[in-house]
Amino acid sequence: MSVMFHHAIVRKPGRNFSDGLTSGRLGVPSYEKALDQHLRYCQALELCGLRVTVLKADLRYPDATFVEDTAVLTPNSAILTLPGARSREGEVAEIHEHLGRFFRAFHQICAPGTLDGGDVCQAENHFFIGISGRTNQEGGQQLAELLAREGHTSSFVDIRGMNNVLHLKSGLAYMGDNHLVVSEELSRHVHFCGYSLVCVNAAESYAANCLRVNDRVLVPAGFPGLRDSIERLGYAVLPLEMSEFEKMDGGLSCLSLRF
Ligand code: CIR
Repeated sequence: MSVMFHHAIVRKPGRNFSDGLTSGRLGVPSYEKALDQHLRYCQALELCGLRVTVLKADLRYPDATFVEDTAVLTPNSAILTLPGARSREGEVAEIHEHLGRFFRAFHQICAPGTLDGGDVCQAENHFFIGISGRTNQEGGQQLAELLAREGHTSSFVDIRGMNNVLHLKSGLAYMGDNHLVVSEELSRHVHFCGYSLVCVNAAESYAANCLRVNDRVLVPAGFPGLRDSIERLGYAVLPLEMSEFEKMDGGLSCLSLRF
């Protein structure tokens, strides 16, 4: 069984959403479409049984809709990150305020460490921590120590130099029941011992960022191979249009903090 979630925090994309960081491979997103896709994402989380707190858009931070990067949540505490991109640092204080309603214990990743929540993939009691262009070794180490204090194990996965993998979770998702969804590229470099792997072929690599939420798995629409593989495992799948967030290098997990 995977972690049960009760709440999610999301933030609406702002009108200047397209000014955020992006590799720019897929063109400029439409704000109206992004709003619509975001609304449907929130509705999907509600369908999965979550109470969803929707924060207002924050025009100071065009990437602020990708709330996942600002914190790592455990049953006991909220670990505030220090994002690896300078333009995103201010997002953390904003989310701290809102997490204060739900968490009593807070920790903070400190410089020279940097860490983005998108680099952290929880598989039961174990956390995979990506060392990436955003999360450095020092930030990963700080997180590992904080998690160890709460009885969690962790391991590092170096994704620097991998193509089109911004964060670890761009290529990795834990489904529960020992199943790990992993992009072909990541599976070639890293051996995930002891897990049953669902490999995502290169043409569908964006879909590796799928999201198990209670009894369902959210997957990006338009990736039938992965959808079939997940359905064959017995999960109920909810496909969601994500085209506008993909243009900004974001995926399903990035759009919420779940706890
Ligand atoms: C960024 O480059 O920071 C944003 N445009 C996308 C962040 C995606 N977040 C995630 O994968 N957790």
